[in-house]
Amino acid sequence: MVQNRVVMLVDFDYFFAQCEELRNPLIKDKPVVVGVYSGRTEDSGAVSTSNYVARRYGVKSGIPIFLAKRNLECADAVFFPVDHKYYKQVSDSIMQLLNNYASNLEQVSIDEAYLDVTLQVEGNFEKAQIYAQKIKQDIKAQVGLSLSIGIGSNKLVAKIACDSQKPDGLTLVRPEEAIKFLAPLSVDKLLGVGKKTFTRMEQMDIKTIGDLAKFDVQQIIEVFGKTLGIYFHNAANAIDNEPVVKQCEAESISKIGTLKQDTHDLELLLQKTDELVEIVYGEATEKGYSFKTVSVYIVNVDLVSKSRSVTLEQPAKDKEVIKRNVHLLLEKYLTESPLKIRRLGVRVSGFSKKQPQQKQLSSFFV
Ligand code: DGT
Ligand code: CA
Repeated sequence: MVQNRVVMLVDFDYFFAQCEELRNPLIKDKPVVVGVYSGRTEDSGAVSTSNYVARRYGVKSGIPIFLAKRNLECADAVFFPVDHKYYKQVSDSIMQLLNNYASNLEQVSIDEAYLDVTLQVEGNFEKAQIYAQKIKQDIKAQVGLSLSIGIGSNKLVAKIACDSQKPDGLTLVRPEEAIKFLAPLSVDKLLGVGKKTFTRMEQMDIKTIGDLAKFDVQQIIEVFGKTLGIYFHNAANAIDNEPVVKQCEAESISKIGTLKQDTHDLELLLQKTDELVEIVYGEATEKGYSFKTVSVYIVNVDLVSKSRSVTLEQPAKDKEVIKRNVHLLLEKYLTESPLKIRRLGVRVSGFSKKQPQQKQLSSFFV
């Protein structure tokens, strides 16, 4: 008999704001907001995240800081600027701890990781529930942070399970319940169903994952193409064979900055990226890294962020290689988007030191 996989998605609650609470325990019961300040005026910028007390006032990721301040005017709220270095330190230590609980740990963002715990719980979902409780308790006791866990027989189910109950959640979806669990949820809960696909599916009268699961797969393929069509059909039926990929040292070096003025002008943008390249290049050289991937990260005036990457044929370590590729990526991006740009980032990743060794990208932490 093939043993069930047991996969967990661990996601820390209101991460940046919880990190702030960790070092300022007295603020815990107040609304806590962490923001990216653009520096133009005292309150310009956007909320990066907020604790659940602040969320009750409608303050959440992405809203302008001035609006957050207005909503929280009489609420004795506390505001912090993002402190990536500190959040990254917390993230590194919690990921290291979590690693002890799984055969494979795949970090997917600063505060989220998939854990394959099949062996640890002997493929048994009852044991998995107890094991997840233990992980939550241990992390709370050792680091003081709360987190949510979703458990399923694959990554897709674990992720959606985790999102269904936050903060401090623990949601177990047994393999035999997975299709039923997904069925009533909106189809845009599935990875890959963005606004455009959602509208197209709505036109086909597909609103829930259950609608999609029952829909004729040939028709889905006709509309969305073979790869995506099969993916949608499988995902809706709770099928996902993606393994939890163990990572070596996840690493990238990135630097992000805000422009003095929103602009669509390539020369002005390059002035900014040149500054960022100096810093990124300096750090990579200091560590003796060659890199295989160069990326730019772009936040438009509408606060929508995009990134563009290029993978080089050979690992490189020259500053000019970063500059040239950043230039090409930006030039191309400007032809695709008419919007002015507010923030820009540069990243190098895919490092090798002495021996070429592919490393995984860590995500941009904006
Ligand atoms: P959660 O998981 O719903 O309890 O809340 P968070 O805050 O942990 O949200 P999550 O897991 O989506 O993101 C992890 C961290 O990433 C979050 O603490 C701050 C950062 N982040 C998330 N969304 C945004 C955003 O829209 N803008 C910026 N600047 N940062 C964000
Ligand atoms: Ca989180």
